[in-house]
Amino acid sequence: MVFKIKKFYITTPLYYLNNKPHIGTAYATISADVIARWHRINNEKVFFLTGTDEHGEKVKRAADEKGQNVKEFVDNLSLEFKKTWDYLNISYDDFIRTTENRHKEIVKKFIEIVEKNGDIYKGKYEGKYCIGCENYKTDSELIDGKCSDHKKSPEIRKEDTYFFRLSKYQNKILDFYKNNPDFLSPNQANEIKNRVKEGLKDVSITRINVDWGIPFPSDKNHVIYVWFDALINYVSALGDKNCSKFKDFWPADLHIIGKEINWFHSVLWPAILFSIGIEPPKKIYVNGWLLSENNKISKSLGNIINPIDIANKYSVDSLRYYLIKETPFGLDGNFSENKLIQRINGELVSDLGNLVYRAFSLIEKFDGEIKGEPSENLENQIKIISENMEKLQLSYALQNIWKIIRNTNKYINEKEPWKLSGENLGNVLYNLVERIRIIAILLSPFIPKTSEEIFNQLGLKPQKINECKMGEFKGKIKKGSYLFNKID
Ligand code: ME8
Repeated sequence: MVFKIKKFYITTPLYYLNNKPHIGTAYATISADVIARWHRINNEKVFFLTGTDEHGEKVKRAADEKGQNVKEFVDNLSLEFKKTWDYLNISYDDFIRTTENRHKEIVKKFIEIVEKNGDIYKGKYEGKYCIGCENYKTDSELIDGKCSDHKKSPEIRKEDTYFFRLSKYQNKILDFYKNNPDFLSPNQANEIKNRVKEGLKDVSITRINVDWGIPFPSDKNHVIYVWFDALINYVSALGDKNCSKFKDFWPADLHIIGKEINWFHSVLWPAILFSIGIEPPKKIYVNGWLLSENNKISKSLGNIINPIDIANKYSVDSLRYYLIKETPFGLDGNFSENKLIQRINGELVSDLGNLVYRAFSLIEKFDGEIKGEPSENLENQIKIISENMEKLQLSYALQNIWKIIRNTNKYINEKEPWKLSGENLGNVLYNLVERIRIIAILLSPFIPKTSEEIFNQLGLKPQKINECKMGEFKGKIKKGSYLFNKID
């Protein structure tokens, strides 16, 4: 029998290079990383893409404000993103920059196809433009005349532009939603459907007074609008339609994005793809916003918390754990250093760290055979955790892993292995070691370094989900120091 390996293509947004990465963008990226790693330990062929969105007025202006050459500015900042993701142990397979030739060539090619299909026409645009959003705003979207996300008044613009016939795709998009009920992010599906039903306006997709962008092929006075350019990265990273990577991985299985860019991904992106003749992605999922005192943490607002500072202070895995556990994926949450410390001291030190240290101390003292019958089969719990992950309930998955950890601590207290000897002790230790091995597998997408350290102490190489069965333990324990240290 031939088994076809399942593929999984997941993306983060391409972050604007108007400022350094912050804890909010780190949260979105870590969430995507956890999902990518989960699919990898399920033996799927995973492609995990992230990168940087480097054109447009917002980026150009940020460089101007710093008095820097825009190309140097984006080169430096892009590196900063890459370094941050490396530091946070983000397992991306590719990092795409929209200023790279491989991207620009595909954008040009695609816009020519869209134009040939009669979906681009010249006109005039008059409206209010928010540079923070890189988008025109209707009056109903403004509060006291200001953009609610960026707290700034938009600029009045009146200019020649080329339009994309988005309106033409209204019914096709609605049919697509109907036939693909999993496509829209569930927390925002009705809002998007209603907006599309209300009618779609054609979109201005070129800018005449901006020079920092990809030239519009059929009129060199214009550059391509940054959103039309950026969305195409999800395809250009795979190469052209004939490339093997495209054939292997398109359509994308999951685009992780924030709510403020949902319209672009859920409405404009499928329409562009319809026009080019490429199948839309399978699913969009909106990650919640990380807030600081109830404001979105954002590069534009400047209320930035640097994830590297936090990770330096508490460890990368502590930060990853806190971010994923604290807020159900999809909802907004506040970032609080106090809560982070509470979770480190409670869940990471007292539950997980303590379990591994206690169990391995007992095992090191024992010189008999570690062998026995499983006290309890974990198959049901593993099934529930897998279902959580399929539904992107990342924090619930951690909750359910913690049930196993706490039960295992309880098992030690109940069995009192320090009072046992011989075969009875061997049996209890067997159960402990097997449970800890399974816990380390389940934790590996969330806190990969810690999981590796547990495998190291077990004397084993990291394992995958299909190895989550209780079996005869074959490693040799080398107890290490505590996995986490208590914070005062
Ligand atoms: O919108 N909490 O880039 P961007 C959680 N270039 N997630 C946050 C966040 C916060 N406080 N702040 C940002 C852009 N994010 C475009 C995208 S895609 C083809 C182009 C995350 O730098 C969230 O996912 O403003 C949000 O949508 C994304 O970063 C926006 O990053």
